[in-house]
Amino acid sequence: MKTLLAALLWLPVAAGAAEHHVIIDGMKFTPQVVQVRKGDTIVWENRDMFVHNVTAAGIRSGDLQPGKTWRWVVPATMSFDYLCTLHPVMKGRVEVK
Ligand SMILES: [Cu+2]
Repeated sequence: MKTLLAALLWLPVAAGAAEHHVIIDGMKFTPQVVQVRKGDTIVWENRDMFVHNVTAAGIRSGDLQPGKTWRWVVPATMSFDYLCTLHPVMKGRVEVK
């Protein structure tokens, strides 16, 4: 029963795994807050003319050259703030439901 319940709860999420795009441009992350679910993919796209990165505890995109993207699958139900270590005023948040 417990397994069945877990399967029922898990399936809709897996079937509906979504992709979210965060645009890096004008020295900011847009949207600044991205709302996702565990299993979703977030794609950060650096459309700025500068190198940026996405960094938080245990999360490192590495430096993204202009035009580069970084895909990351949300592994857990844990919301967090992130920033660009090259420009610490650039901040974003991932809200995981
Ligand atoms: Cu930056």
